[in-house]
Amino acid sequence: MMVNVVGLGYIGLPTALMFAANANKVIGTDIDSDRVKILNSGKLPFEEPGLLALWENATENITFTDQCVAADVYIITVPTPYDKVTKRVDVSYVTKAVQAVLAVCPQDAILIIESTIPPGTIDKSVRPLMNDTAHLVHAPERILPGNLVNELMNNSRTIGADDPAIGEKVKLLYQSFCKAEIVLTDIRTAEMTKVVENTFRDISIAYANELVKICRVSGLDVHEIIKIANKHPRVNILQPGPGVGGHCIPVDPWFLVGDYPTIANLARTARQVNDSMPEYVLERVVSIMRKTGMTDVSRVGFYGLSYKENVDDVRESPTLQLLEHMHSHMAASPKVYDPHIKRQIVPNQVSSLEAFLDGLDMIVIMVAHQEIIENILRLEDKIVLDTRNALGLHDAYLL
Ligand code: SAJ
Repeated sequence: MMVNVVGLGYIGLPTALMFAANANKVIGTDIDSDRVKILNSGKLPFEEPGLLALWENATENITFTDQCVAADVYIITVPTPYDKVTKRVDVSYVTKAVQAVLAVCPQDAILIIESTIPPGTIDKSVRPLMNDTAHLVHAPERILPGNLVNELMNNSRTIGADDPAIGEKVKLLYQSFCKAEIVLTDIRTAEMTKVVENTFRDISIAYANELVKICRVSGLDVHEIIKIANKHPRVNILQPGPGVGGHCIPVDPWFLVGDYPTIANLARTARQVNDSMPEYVLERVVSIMRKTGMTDVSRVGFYGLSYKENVDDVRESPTLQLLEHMHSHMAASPKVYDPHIKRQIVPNQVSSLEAFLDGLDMIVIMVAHQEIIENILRLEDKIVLDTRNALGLHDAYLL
């Protein structure tokens, strides 16, 4: 069985390596020839724990190219970028990849779309492109950045297919590495399920974020309350934080809101609550500055630019949202640092912890990367706002 994985990003590359490490012949395709060059020189284009080790077991079975090639199975893992203003997703990478596959695929090839797409996209934008050569399947990914390799092997999967016999074939293929249950369904159900899962998480986080605000007003410790409430056998509140980032959770709920504007009220409100958090962090900064007698905002620095701990992905990151707000409302560009973001993406971004801590009185922990947890003693003489409640410092301010 020859598998052609199209789109070698956060999902496609681990998926391609996982298939190859489990005795499948794989060709990884990316239209970005620079990325293909990086891969062909044996380097990873992004950080992810366990990925290099996985690659070591895959080298014999995988090659990389910038073209789609003849194969039995195609897995499309291209991005579906999102426009913040229109709240719409650009599915053109998916449709272009489908066209590129259809131009080279043999009769009865299986074309699996893993990219996250708004429900209804397959009927609206993909089916019209199909001819009688390939069988269409939608198998949305579920893996968590930072734990991609483990979750590929251990997460249950959903496979939506028009033809159950094709669904069974695809299930067998994924079973070459996936140890968890694989559920077969139809394509529209698979599309909706993916969005429902991410919206559920967004709503749960929004509840924690709403509670943090309620507890601030009422003078109660939200973390203690969540800890106690979660002892109830049917309660599982997530953790409050500076906002919700990443490519999926802050995006997918808008598909429901966009398609069902008068019904999807919970999804819309959760988005608004989570989107309000970067500004809420700033309100906390201002109030802590007042309390501690600080007057110079340039002595406040923000630690962490990625959307969550120990990853190098900055898409929809709460820190970027906060910096945008500070820039447009206060004309301020505070000092920022993230050990995982090597390229300069915002003004006043420094490249070492030393340079970051130097000259600052207040440190706002936006992301609790392992680096800062290991260097906690270096925060001793600073005022710390730990927006994640992750450092366990007894005198840190919390949200
Ligand atoms: N966050 C909180 N509080 C929490 C948990 C998360 O504020 O208690 C924040 C994170 O810091 C981050 C954001 O939410 O900014 C999202 O992070 P995440 O770790 O919850 O999820 P992602 O975006 O990395 O991955 C999600 C996962 N979806 C679900 O858990 C339902 C993953 O399984 C999906 O594969 C992925 O979206 C995707 O690509 O759809």
